[in-house]
Amino acid sequence: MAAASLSQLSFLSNPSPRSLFVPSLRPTTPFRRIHGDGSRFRCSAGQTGFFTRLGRLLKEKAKSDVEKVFSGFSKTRDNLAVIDELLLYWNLAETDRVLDELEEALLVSDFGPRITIKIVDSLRDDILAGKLKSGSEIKEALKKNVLELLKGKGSKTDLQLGFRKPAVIMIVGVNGGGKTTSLGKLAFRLKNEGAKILMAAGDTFRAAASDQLEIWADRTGCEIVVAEKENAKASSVLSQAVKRGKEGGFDIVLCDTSGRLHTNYSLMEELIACKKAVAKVIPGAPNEILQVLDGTTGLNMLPQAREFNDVVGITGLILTKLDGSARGGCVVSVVDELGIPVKFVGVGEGLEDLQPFDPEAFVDAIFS
Ligand SMILES: Nc1nc2c(ncn2[C@@H]2O[C@H](COP(=O)(O)OP(=O)(O)OP(=O)(O)O)[C@@H](O)[C@H]2O)c(=O)[nH]1
Ligand SMILES: [Mg+2]
Repeated sequence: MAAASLSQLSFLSNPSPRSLFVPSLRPTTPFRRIHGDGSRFRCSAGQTGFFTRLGRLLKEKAKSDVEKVFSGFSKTRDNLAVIDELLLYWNLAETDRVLDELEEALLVSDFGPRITIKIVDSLRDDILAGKLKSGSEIKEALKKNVLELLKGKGSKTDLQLGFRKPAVIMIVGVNGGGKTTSLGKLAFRLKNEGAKILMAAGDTFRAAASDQLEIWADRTGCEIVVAEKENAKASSVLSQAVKRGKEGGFDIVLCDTSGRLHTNYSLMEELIACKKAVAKVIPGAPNEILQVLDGTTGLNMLPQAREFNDVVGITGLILTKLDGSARGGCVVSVVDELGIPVKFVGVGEGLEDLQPFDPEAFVDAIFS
């Protein structure tokens, strides 16, 4: 093992000496550092391919969490259950009526008109060509169509964290979509896989926003950097946090940001400033800019996602609140329309309710 990594190991085995953060740094910096319980993480420093391994572990976890995915999508599944009834009594003479109703069921679940027509037309062609001869074959073809779409257009579902530490993940989106909650849940997951996480309270608009993130830091045992004074610039909080992440041997810095309407020009500009500030500290960062989209808004999320993508370049999506929504089809529409992969889905408010997105598990969950 290289000398550098050995020294990191010894640092990590004596985690978080308080003197590293306070009070000596206080006078020179406007930021306050709050300690979570830094004593529980496993050491990961100096391992080649750590981020690749992390991505893979999360993926494997997605497969083993199928139960959770299934319960999260129960309302979508109820909505789509009508397809089973339709196909149970399907016969060739009734193909048009059955496909019309199937089309309706997909639209109600927010598959979106474009993708719905594509799927139904493809099924019709295969039925007329004699390739699909029973209800169950049609159902399998339907699942296959959806899966191919998800895999073709949104295949990079695992986190791409590069190779330089710390990796930086920015969470962005409109107000109330679930950014802070998703960040907390993501921290929990990554920390459980052995990563050393630093949170950055980049939502400087509301005092309550950093309090909310501090609660997540406590809950997950992560450290956090918050602005010490009011009206601090989000970009400087993020910049300080990433510097701290670098100095402190953190694996990943998770940056929260304020909710903003995609139509608000100056707030979108601020997001660009945040991105630049982070890149100034670590070239190539942020590694991921994840946009949180509220699943209950259905297809209204599409213009939001387009605008954020145009302004800062979205690398992945987190679709939240799919537990409360019967509109799980929006996952498919978003991938089809934007070609941006869904990386996580939020299926509840608890710590474990952020699931890495696995296309197979998703398709099984909604069409079971
Ligand atoms: N049911 C459910 N609720 C969620 C999910 N994700 C977030 N929420 C809830 O949605 C509400 C808003 O979540 P926040 O994390 O504060 O959203 P935000 O995007 O950070 O909001 P702003 O910072 O105000 O823009 C909270 O009540 C969360 O508990 C989810 O996957 N399922
Ligand atoms: Mg928030």
